[in-house]
Amino acid sequence: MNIIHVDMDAFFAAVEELDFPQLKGKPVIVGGGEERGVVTTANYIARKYGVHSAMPGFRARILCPNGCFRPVRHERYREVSKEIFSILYQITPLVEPVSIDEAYLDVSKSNEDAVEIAKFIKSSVRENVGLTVSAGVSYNKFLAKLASDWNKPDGLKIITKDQIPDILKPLPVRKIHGIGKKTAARLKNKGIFTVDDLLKLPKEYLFTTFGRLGLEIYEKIRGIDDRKVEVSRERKSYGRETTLEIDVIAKDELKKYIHTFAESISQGLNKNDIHAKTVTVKYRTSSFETHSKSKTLERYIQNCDEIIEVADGILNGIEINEPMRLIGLSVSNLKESNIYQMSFFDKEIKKQ
Ligand code: TTP
Ligand code: MG
Repeated sequence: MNIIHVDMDAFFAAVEELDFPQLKGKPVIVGGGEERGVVTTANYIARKYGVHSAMPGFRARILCPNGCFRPVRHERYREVSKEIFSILYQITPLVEPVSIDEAYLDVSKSNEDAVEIAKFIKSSVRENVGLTVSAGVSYNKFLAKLASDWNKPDGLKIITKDQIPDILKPLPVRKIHGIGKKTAARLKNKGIFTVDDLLKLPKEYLFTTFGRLGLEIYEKIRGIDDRKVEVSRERKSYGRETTLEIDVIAKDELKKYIHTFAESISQGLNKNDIHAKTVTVKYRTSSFETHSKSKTLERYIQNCDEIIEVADGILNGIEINEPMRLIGLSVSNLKESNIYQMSFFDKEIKKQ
């Protein structure tokens, strides 16, 4: 039980509800409001009307005439996504971002139980970001992803080894990642509807009919998936930012946020044995102007106090005439320490 898959619930629609609380309890559809637009997603209320992602807007408007159609605000969704990922990176550097609202975590090196970590992620995202996320916990990526989809929204599902293959048997073949519409249609023509039906097919048959995909299916439905969690190569920066609950003008108040961020950034650098040379403070004013100010040092730093010192210096140099609605801190110009392997190994020994 070392892999967690997290996937935000009705992500774009949930962000709309977060920013515009008057939408709560109503069917919310993001995109598709214009003449030729397409639905990006719909909240769970709108889904009851049959509205779903990639549906032409005109169709959604017929199915759900009372729907609240919202324009797509990609920049805002990216911003919220960053906040969510910053929570994930606090847990482990072994995070594989799959999309704007989805990631795998490898928590095998953690002292904490994977299910407890998943619970922590859920409550942390709820408290800090205000959104619900579904999480799946299992011993490989395929099963963790299947689990996160198990009881959406706000789901938490654990799939253990001894549940395999029984728990998979009743599932329709489409639930198996990799089986799309076309493959499902071909299987249906052969009278194969569920995983149970699939389990009866010999490996050779699946291979000759579907090629490599057939082999993958054969393994996955038996709970075999050796794919590693691939940490996105070369992280260019470490940062944290937050949209403030109420706009803030006092520098001392803003510094408190900066100091908290510095602490978690420093921890992240420490964990990965990375040093940074550039510190950036980002802020957005109440009139929605976004600015960032950086300072590049002669030397590399990692320590929390050093980051704070530079960040405070930057903040002191900023003239603040109006309240801030967002504050952020990041470090970049990174350098990986050569002793990474050794110190990582050291940490492992200390744990035992
Ligand atoms: P998903 O995670 O597939 O969907 P979702 O988060 O809206 O709903 P849930 O996970 O609860 O089933 O996609 C994440 C976001 O990506 C989604 O909110 C909108 C966007 N998206 C598109 O723009 N077009 C698409 O066709 C899909 C599937 C998603
Ligand atoms: Mg999602």
